[in-house]
Amino acid sequence: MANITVVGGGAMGLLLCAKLALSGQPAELIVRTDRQRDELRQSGLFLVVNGIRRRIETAGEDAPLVVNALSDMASSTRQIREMMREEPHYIILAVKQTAVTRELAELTAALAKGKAQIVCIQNGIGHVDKLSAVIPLSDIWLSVTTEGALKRSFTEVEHTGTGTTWIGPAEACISEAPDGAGMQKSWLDCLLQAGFHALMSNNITSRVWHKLLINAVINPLTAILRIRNGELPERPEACRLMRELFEEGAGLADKLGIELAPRLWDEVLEVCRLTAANRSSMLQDVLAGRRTEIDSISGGLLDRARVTEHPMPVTQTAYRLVKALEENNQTQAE
Ligand code: KPL
Repeated sequence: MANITVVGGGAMGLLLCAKLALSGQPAELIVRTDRQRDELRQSGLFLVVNGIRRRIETAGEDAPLVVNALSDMASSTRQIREMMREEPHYIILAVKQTAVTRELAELTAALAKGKAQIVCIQNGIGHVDKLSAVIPLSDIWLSVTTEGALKRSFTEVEHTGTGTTWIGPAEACISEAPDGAGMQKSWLDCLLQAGFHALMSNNITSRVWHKLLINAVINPLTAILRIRNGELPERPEACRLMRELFEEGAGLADKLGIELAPRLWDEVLEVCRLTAANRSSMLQDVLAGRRTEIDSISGGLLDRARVTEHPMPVTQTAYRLVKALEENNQTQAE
């Protein structure tokens, strides 16, 4: 059995922990706040699937899920080191891009102690640069998922739609993908055992960019216009802007030699249709007055565009408008 630590008590982190624990794979969950830790320790974690609510025990020695907070990290690190004598250890970073700071990278490195494999499930790009400053790139893995999850409270998550999860080495983003065998294979096994549809990808860069372009088209526009995903393609001017954002991103990928799915534009429209009633994560962030992931989505594209001198005027404007919305929220909060 593998030692698994999931960092992040958002929808994906809770879903992963619940499904791992229910499939007989104990895990440790590290959440950001002491309040979420206390609530989870008190009531357990609840997973809702098709209206059926199941409880995962978090108290007692045999609990399949141990919950700690970032503030407990020092003692938790010690516990993990004791646990990980021989078994592989996976640290799943299930936090938002905005939470992948230098500090989190250093905490992760302290937990890993050079022995663990780190699996990143963030949207966008840029986090690998921060992590690889303190963790060997060969220990970092990228994961792209289309699973749907909704966090209902600190202690309850709903699995709103099944999808596919791809895993691949972060090194593939920089050089040729090494053979994905060995320890990582068994993280794939953990996911499969937990009931996820998961695959090793020999082209994870394409998968990452695939999701990146979908997010770069849908997220800023829904946040700026304050509309749900399904409304975007239905508005002619918004749909033209979607297409322009898409063309700019696809052109950049082409320039960088990143292969994209041939029908990616149709997929963007399909995502809007399938998630029609949803508010994008960026719109949710703006409405809640939180920092958005714009820097790692449109900002990530613009960084790459600068290096290759690829013009992206519409992406640049969308980026600036979302930054202005963040600024607005900031000013109102002060
Ligand atoms: O991933 C998403 C997000 O909101 O971040 C999409 C695919 C746009 C669904 O809302």
